[in-house]
Amino acid sequence: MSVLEKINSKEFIALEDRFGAHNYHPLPVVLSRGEGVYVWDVDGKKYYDFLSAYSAVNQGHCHPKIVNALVQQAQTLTLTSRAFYNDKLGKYEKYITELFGFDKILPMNTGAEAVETAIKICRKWAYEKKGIDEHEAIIVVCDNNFHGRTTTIISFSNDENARKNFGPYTVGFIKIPYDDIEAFQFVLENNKNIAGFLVEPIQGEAGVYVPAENYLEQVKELCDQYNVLFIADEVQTGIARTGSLLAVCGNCTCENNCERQNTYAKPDILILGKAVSGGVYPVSAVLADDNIMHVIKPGQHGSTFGGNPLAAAVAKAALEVVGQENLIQNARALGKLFRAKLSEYIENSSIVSLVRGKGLLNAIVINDTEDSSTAWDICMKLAENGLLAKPTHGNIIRFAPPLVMNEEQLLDCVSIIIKTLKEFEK
Ligand code: IF1
Repeated sequence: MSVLEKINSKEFIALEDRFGAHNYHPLPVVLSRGEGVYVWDVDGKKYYDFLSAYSAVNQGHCHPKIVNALVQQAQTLTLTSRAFYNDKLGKYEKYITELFGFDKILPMNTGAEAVETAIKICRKWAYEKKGIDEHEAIIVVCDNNFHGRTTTIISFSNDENARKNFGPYTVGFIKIPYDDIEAFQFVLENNKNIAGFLVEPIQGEAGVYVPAENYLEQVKELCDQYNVLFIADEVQTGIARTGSLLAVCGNCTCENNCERQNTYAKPDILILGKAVSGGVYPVSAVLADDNIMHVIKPGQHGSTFGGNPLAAAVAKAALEVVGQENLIQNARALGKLFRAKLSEYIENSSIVSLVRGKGLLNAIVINDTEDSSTAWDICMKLAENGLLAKPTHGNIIRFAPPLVMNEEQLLDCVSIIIKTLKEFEK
């Protein structure tokens, strides 16, 4: 029997510790199987997945339609490079641009690559269309943003752990407080070189901060008024996660009478990742209309795997599942139920101060200091009780199950969460 078979969790963890970079601090759970809303560890213990790989597995683990698309295409043609055309990319591009209401897509692989792509497009548009002097373009970002981990992206992060000792940093960014429209207007009024505003419609990693109801519409209005590109990073909030196709109330083709009555703050550049592929394969996308996307000419941007036929086949199948299985409506209904049940408990809780979120992207704030281990300890106990979640920053626990969850499973998860929290009540 090979040394890698029949070893237990501790030995798997030891292997990663010995041979893998220490760039993560995972919960001590070693997963070996996933199906729908469930995952199993190497000892056969079953869990509800309440993180969904940070909203990449919205369609549920190993969704049969998506896996089938992967297998069929993997046995046919996986990668051609963009030196040639392939028979899957064009159909996928047509499907996704019509689904989200944009003229064009620039296909990439990871969320960070898509964010970098959006930054390049925005800068090039600023010089060639808006007439900003070259090298002078400024992109506005928000405090406590999370857009990925490349050198440029961490250059505008204020998370010291993510940026310290990775300098020198990329210039050309101004940070303003999140959900502060006056701060955004002030920057626009006092700087003629603003090219774009890169923002998460809900700040996920910062702790699931949902902005004021009309924030994004006001952002859109100011961007139009000052000829600045509204760049929405929906890598985590997109693909039905927040109870609409996009957190900016995208051009829903599902007549789902969105909670915000379709007040659609259409971004100039839309960034997607994660659940574009249902977590089956790295796929990301940057969408924009022709007047913006046309600034990119042959040879000016791309990647080896960007737009490969395997990614195209998987992403088209993953996006089709969203409509076929009513994930938007399900995320909205179950999200409301989740927050209602947690709010009820919180009324008499000493350990949880609030629950917040939209759709099935939610978080609870633990009534303890940011540097306490309470949130971590709660997640460890949740794992023991059969539910996987992980703290974001310090004392905040994010809850984001797959959107295919049903009401019975959600209520089961609510009882596990409340039962676990009660063990920490003072
Ligand atoms: C990790 C966090 C979440 C993202 C938004 C771009 C990206 C992400 C809004 C980059 C990625 C991932 C990264 C992953 C964990 C997860 C995460 F904790 F890091 F911050 F979700 F909140 N924009 N988020 O959330 O996409 O390059 O990763 O495909 O780095 O551990 P990516």
